[in-house]
This record gives sequence, C-alpha cells and structure tokens, in this order.
Amino acid sequence: MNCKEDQKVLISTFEKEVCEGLSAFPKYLSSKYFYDEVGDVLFQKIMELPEYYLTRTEYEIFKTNTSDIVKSFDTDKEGFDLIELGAGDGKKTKILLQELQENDYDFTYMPIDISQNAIDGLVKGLDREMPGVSVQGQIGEYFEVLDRLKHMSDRKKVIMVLGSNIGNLLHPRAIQFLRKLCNAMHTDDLLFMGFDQKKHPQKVLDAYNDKTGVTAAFNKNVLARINKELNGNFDLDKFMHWETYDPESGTAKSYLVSKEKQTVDIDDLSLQVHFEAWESIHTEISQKYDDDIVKWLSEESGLNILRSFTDKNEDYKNYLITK
Ligand code: AVJ
Repeated sequence: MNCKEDQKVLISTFEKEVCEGLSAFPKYLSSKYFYDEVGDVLFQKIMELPEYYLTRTEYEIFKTNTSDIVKSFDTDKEGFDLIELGAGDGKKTKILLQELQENDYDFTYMPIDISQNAIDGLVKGLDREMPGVSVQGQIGEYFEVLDRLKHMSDRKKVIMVLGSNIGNLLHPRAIQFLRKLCNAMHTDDLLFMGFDQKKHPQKVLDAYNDKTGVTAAFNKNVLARINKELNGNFDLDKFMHWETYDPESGTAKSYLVSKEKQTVDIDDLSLQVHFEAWESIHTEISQKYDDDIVKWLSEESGLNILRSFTDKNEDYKNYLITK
C-alpha cells in the first residue's frame, strides 16, 4: 500500500505517519506519538528517575535564580502574558508563578500542551493552589500553535519552552521552529528556553537507558499505541530499546530493534511490516547543546541571546532570547 490519501478514505496524521515511517528504509516513527495517557504516566516516571537529570536540574536552576529570572521577564513592569509551549504538569513553572504572584506582577499564564489531560490537570491544580493567578489553558501541537501565537495576546509576550523539548528536533527543524517563534514575536517579547548541554557521554546515555526499564517501556509505547489504535499485532517482547549518543554531533538517538526476523500486521492500515533480524526503527532524537550551537541556532533564526541561567555543573541552561 502506498501511504497517500488516494483511497478516498480520510486517514489521520497518526495513520499516515505510521504507514510512511514503517514503509521507509530505514524505518522510523515520531517521538510525538509516545504521549497518550499511558505515555504521559511513563514520562512522569522518567522525570523522577535518578538517571534523568534534566527535570531536576532545570528545577534547581529555577529554585536558585527565581527572582533574577522573573525580573528579567518584566523589566518595564508593564505586564505581560506568559505563554508556555508543552507545559505538561507545570511543576517547574509553578516556582516562577509563585514568585510572580508574591511580587504582584501583572501577568496571565497561558499553558499550551498537546495533552488535554495535562492541561485540565494543570489548570484545575492552579485554581486551587494559586487562585489569584489568571490562567488560560489551551490544547495544541507545537507547530500548529505557532501560527496562532501572534494573535493570542495583545501585550508583551514571554514565551517559554522548557525541558529541552526543542531537543526532539534536528537542527534544520529547530531553526524552522525558532524562525516561526521569531515571526510571532514583537521587539520587546522574550523567549525563555531550556537547552540540555553536552556533558559526559555516559551520563547522557544513562539518562535515556535507565536500569529499571521505564524509558524502554516509554519507547515501546508507540508500538503499544499502534496495536491499540490501529489494530496492530506488535509483540513488544520481540523488540529492544537501544540508545546511542554521538558526542560530536551531540545527538542522542533512540531505537527499537527487532530481535528476530518477523512480520507485523497493522490491520487498520492493511499493512504488513517485515523486519529482518536486528533491523531498527528510529524513534527519537534528544539533542544536546553548547553555547556555540545555541548561538548559531539563534542567529540562523533572527534571534539574539540576552543571557543564560545554569546549574553548578553546567549540565543544563535556560537562555533568555530576544528578537
Ligand atoms: C521531553 C523531549 C525533553 O528527549 O529528554 C525522555 C523525552 N525521551 N526520555 C527528552 C524523553 C526519553 C524528553 N523530552
């Protein structure tokens, strides 16, 4: 079957992308499909793993620089909208919200996430924990939301993208993403972004290959979703999670490797997928950065770095960026 919509049947993006990725050579699937209810819970567990330093480190940066960060958002004290792309559970952002509220800043928090679940939970939680904060939650996917961004607010915007979420994009797509952000920004608007830094390669590998196998289950969740949503018959035990990290490019890559020669049926796509023994499906990239790479990405996108905040080991950095 070819994967185009030529059968007069409307097919979803998920169906189309699964079909394309598993018909390609080498095979691939997008990491955005990790996140359904099961995937959200697994990612929550990942953030608690001792090996997964990213969340903890960004939290530490926020804790130790709260007042500095918040002051840098609203230099003229004229109020602003704090827009967060991929807000998730908002745990780190709450540190900033607390500080903003205590110091009577004039702001509205606008969290955006692809997960309806996440947004509902976050908005409800905030209503309870910080009733004074004005919150407007929205559902949306990264690139799609960018088109709405410009008209989302009529005052100064501070746009946050935390968790090194940009790391899921290869540089050319990251530049596309940043250019769109730049396009939606006015001169005074700010971008506050987390970029995981290059570090000991073993530390990176361990973060994506934890001992308890949570990351493996997270990676395999994309196959579980195909089974559930597209009537597939992947045997998850016949695939193994494999992680690589190239210190030169700074790219960590996740794969699912077929442990044997096998054929998988995906009924809803009328698709049979053949795997040779040890054939791979590439599922995710998690890019690592340094100052030079972030500077290069910014320049390519029409943006300028104002300053950055980091932890004591410089494992992770949050950059404040302007047009
Ligand atoms: C949410 C994209 C930042 O790449 O570090 C965690 C996702 N994947 N463990 C990352 C992830 C495997 C995470 N991001």
